[in-house]
Amino acid sequence: MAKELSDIGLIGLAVMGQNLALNIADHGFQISVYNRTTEKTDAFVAENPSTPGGLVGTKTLEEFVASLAKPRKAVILVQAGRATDAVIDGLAALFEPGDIIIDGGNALWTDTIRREKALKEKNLRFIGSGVSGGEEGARFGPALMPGGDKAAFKELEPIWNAIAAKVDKKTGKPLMGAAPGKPVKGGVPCSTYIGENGAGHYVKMIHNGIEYGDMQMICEAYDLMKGLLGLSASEMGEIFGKWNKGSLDSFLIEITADILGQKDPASKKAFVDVVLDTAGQKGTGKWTSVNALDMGVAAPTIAESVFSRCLSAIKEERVAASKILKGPKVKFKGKKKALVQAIHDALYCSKICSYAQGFQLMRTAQKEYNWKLNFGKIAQIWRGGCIIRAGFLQRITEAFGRDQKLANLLLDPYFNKTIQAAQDNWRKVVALSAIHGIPAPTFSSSLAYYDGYRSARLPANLLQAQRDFFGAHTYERTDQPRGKFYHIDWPEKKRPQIEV
Ligand code: NBP
Repeated sequence: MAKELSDIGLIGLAVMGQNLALNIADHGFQISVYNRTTEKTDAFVAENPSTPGGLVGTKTLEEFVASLAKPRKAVILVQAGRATDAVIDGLAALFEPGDIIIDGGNALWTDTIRREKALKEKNLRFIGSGVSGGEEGARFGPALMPGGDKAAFKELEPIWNAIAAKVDKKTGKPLMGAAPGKPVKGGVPCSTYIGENGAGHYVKMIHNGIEYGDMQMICEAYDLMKGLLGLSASEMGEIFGKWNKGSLDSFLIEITADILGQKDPASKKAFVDVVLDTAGQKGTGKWTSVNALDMGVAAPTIAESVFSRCLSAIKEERVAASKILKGPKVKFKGKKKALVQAIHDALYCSKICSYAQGFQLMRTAQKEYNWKLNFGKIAQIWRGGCIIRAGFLQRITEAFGRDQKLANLLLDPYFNKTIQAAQDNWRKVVALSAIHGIPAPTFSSSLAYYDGYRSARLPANLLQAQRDFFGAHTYERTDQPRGKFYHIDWPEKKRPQIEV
């Protein structure tokens, strides 16, 4: 029997909202739903007449607010940006002090900080929660990254823990077997309080940046196998299937194996061969890269994955350029098995660098925003539900378990040892990509990052001398303590001459 008032409400019944609402109802919570276009609400409630918790459709925001138990909790899952602001404004006008607004969309973390501050002034509580895993995750268990008012999150936590993906306590492997109305029992929920104000959305953004990197690296592995060995889609599908049973085991490798094995229903060709080579983006990878530049943190692998999508998007220009700009005409003559292993190793090493960069960003951001991020926990909640879920994340949790203050993942003994063992293959693959003219921007920039990070000495001495020459930007000396700055008088004749 329906309760008089719902445990929670949800606004925005597009893909994410509908699936998250059903997930919440599956766990026995009564949920009120509202959508700007009422027909969507009506259809959604009519299509789902019997959920364990119960769905309550509402036609106006006033009706929605009146249907919620106090303190009211409302999850917003509408388009990020202006739509989110509009819904928050509408709710804020009707909510009472102590009520809780939860934004589950992909908000820019600085927007979340702004919204939290504004709502606090109205005595309303705000949680910005990353929700990862797309449609399937929202329905059967996403990874959740809540940030904001900690006391408010305590009140939301039972629902967030119930609906989150679950992983096995010992192995960290995702627990499967979820079906509508029959959620996973037991396991560790992939949800943890991340930190104050915008911390949850910041960490979700980094997750997405890492996701961009993972996807591009897989594409480079595919392109190198195709370009150097001439393998067919189904042959590569089998290789990715095997990789998924080893150290690269992950959701993205698994779906790549499936995609490469898929036939196009219309042409009966390999599906991947009929898909146009232009990729779109919604902005979170770009946000991550812009933030890396803003904070002065090197995150080249993530940035290259965004630039790769940009280059892919100018298809017509590339087709025209391909008729003018010639590359090398060399045939690969090595052994297939050894090269496939080398590409595997290049992918794994590049992946370590990409994650190292993502965690470096979070480390710097936490100083800037005064957050106390638990990196081991963050890696832990990414083990299930989300797009980057992978066995590899267990290694990261273990690394931060060994040393919470780890300066860079590359310094962890496991990752260091792994790269030592695999770097010859990594270098070989990057060299082959250059010799054969096959672009591998994330593989090569990751290697440059690794070599740069492990260099006690970089050529920035010359760079700083150049800056001192033309701009009197001063320099520090190798034979003097850090923090003391010098300038020399450069020869007058080499300075830019201004004609009057
Ligand atoms: P969309 O991002 O496509 O947003 C559609 C929803 O926003 C509809 O319910 C629409 O109502 C509502 N909406 C809009 Br548009 N403008 C509105 C306004 N001014 N006032 C009220 N409602 C408005 O939906 P989605 O793909 O389900 O994603 C929802 C959120 O989750 C987004 O922030 C997205 O970035 C994030 N996210 C998405 C995914 C994914 O895989 N799709 C994954 C993770 C996170 P209408 O029906 O009346 O037009």
